[in-house]
Amino acid sequence: MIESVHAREILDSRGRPTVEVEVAVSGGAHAAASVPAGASRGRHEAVELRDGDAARYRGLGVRRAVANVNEILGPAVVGLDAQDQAAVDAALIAADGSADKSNLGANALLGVSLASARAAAVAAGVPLWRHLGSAAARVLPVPMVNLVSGGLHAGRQVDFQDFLIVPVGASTFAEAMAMAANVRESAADLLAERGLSVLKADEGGFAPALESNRAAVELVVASIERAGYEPGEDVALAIDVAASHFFDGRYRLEAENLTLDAAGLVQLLDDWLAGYPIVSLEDVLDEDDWAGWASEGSRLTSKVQVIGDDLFATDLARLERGAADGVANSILVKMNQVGTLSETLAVVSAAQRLGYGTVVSARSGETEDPFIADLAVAVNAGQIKIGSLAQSERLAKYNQLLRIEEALGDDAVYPGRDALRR
Ligand code: 2PG
Ligand code: MG
Repeated sequence: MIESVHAREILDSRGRPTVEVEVAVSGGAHAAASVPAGASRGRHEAVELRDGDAARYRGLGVRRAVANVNEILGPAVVGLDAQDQAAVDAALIAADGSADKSNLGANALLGVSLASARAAAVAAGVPLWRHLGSAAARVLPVPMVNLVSGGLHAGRQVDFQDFLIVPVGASTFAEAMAMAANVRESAADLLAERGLSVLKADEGGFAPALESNRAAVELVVASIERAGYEPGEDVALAIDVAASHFFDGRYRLEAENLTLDAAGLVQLLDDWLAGYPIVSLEDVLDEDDWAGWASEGSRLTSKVQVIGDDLFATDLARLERGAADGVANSILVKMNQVGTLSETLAVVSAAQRLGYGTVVSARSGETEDPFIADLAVAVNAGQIKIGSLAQSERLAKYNQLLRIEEALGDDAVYPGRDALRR
């Protein structure tokens, strides 16, 4: 039974405020969890409550969300059984009462939801991934590791947001980490040789001043080769286009000096599929360009994994609409886009039922909380996107996955390229 709930304001990896919640249950078990924050947020995400007091953290303080936990959400769940996540989350949703969690804040709700789950795991004496998952939980996610960043995470050096590597040829998660690290070191060598910056963007990826989006793709391929791997066989490419963030009726690629319609942008990506070993594309069109997604996007879904992030916003109704229209074939899963653990789990189940791939994802603003590592294994998501192999807010999750793989021992499964939808 939940005995107490306490929230406080802490700082995320961008040095901006976020919510941390502690939950104590009867018997003495207690646990904390904290909430991430996106920069390239989708329009359809649950609402993150910020104070708006310009004199403090430029308006980004979360004291109101913290107060909502301490004064409203906490009292609403005290007395409930933390083992009954559905009941806890239902109480949180009822206390908020809005469709988009704008009354009390999705950041407030999610903090309580996650801390409660973790406290329940502690009380049960099982690791979080076991607590959240069934006995079938054993799939280590294939990581999409950020190598080069653009868009809103890197001062728009290039337009597309994430250029990622996917160690499809590894046989274990630990091997995937070693391979990704090799490629990352090789990228740093190449950049240094070319006199380009190795300074890091929000997620620890490099943000060099490249002349075009295509140059970023070629840098990734060259880095894979330099590390001694075969592009596509050992390590493949993925791109988060994050197209909503350069769309204003048309798609504007500053780096290429191109203005494209949906057909033009899809054609450009389709050409890349022929020239580069790309296995996954995310948010290739604007989040509300349903017509473009249905007519143009379908050219890509037959060839490659196509992920909806801003498009679906971890929202069941948007996912179901997409599935009905044949839009994309995978979903990015971000708990704070929806605001509770139970709703996240429902979206993952629906995606798996609909035949959509599931990629659990961090946000560009993160804390040291490794919750998503446990979540990915618990639901056998198959894939995870955390950022680069840099910065402790990213490494906390990668390291947790290394621990889970060790704990699973011979039962652990690393699916490699089988995890990717196409
Ligand atoms: C994304 C994420 C992570 P943000 O777009 O996929 O890379 O970015 O958290 O800023 O929305
Ligand atoms: Mg994205």
